[in-house]
Amino acid sequence: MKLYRFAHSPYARYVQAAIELADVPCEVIDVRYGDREELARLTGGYIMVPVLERDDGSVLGDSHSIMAVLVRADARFAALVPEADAGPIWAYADWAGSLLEDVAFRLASPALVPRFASAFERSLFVFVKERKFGSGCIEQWSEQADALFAQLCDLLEPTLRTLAARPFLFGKQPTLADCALYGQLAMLDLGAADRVAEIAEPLHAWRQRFEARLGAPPYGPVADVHHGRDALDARLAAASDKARSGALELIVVRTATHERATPDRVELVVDGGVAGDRWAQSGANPGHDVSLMDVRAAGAMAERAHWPLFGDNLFVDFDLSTASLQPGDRLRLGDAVLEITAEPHLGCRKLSARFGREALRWVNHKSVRDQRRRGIFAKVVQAATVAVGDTLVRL
Ligand SMILES: N[C@@H](CCC(=O)N[C@@H](CS)C(=O)NCC(=O)O)C(=O)O
Repeated sequence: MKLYRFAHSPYARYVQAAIELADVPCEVIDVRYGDREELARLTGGYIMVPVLERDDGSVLGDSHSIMAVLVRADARFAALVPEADAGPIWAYADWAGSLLEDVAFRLASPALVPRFASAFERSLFVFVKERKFGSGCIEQWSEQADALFAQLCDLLEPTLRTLAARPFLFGKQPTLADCALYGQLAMLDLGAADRVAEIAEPLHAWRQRFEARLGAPPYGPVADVHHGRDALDARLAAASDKARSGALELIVVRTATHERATPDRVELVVDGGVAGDRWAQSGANPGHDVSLMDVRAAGAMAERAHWPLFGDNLFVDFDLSTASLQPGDRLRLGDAVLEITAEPHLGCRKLSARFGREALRWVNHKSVRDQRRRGIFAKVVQAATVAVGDTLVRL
């Protein structure tokens, strides 16, 4: 089978979770939001996701219809909808995809916009939403975020009580209902991870149980200590006494998924970022050539041995806050020159998984966003090899 999806689509993640749970081989194809040519050809004109191409060549769209066909046709999927609970399971799955989604997507949408790789994709996403919900709707949802989150918590409250009482929504085994809930969380992870971190505990314990059934943990190794807010504040304060050295203290290259190298020197390439870094060189995120993180913020969250888990490239003893650096500012590092870009950098679900929910809140909270604790992106405007110990100097 082949599943066509957008990473942010809760409906696609729902179907994908069901396929993973049923342990059915499937190729997951990430459709570029701004290029649906293949999808349109495959479906004869349906350009939403999810779309499932089955091994017999049949093509299905719409998450409910896809799951209905799979459950009817294949015992591995039928096992996700035990007969005795079939009515309430389908009802819950449909509720998650309608009433719950209606609040969740509004909460997530404002932060989804900047995640798209191209200006066209960002505009298309806004256009699609504004055509349906009126001009300025994304700004309105951003302003209404607190109220939307309160609504989300109200909607989830009975679910949380169920999950405090038993492992999964319908008992000891996950069902299609759990998959549907998981799909919504996957969207919220991308658009409102800090809000997700604030939802009451039963949801997080359930998610761990659920993800354990899906297979390998999705975010790789995690830091062995997850600090609480007070400890994070204290660790940052303790590091703030010394004068800034400007030094590049650690270089991290993401060589493959969950794999990191920490060389003493690395080449910075114009339009390519850090040589050998799989993410920067994918070209998927213009303006993301190189990511920098302040060693003080990193050190507050984790011991140096765990810094590579942040996934950032250059760990520097430099004030990265908005008071210190603006988009367009240039910095010399050794013989290389970097230019700060406007791309925002906030913590996401991965940061929460690796360093703890408190760390995610500590990084993303509105009151401290101007400190850029999560770091900053830059592009390379003058290529050179840089080395640990080089000093970052404002131009
Ligand atoms: N009822 C459909 C809804 C699918 C849907 O709304 N998909 C969204 C992504 S979450 C989409 O493809 N939107 C097209 C667009 O944004 O241009 C289902 O359950 O699969």
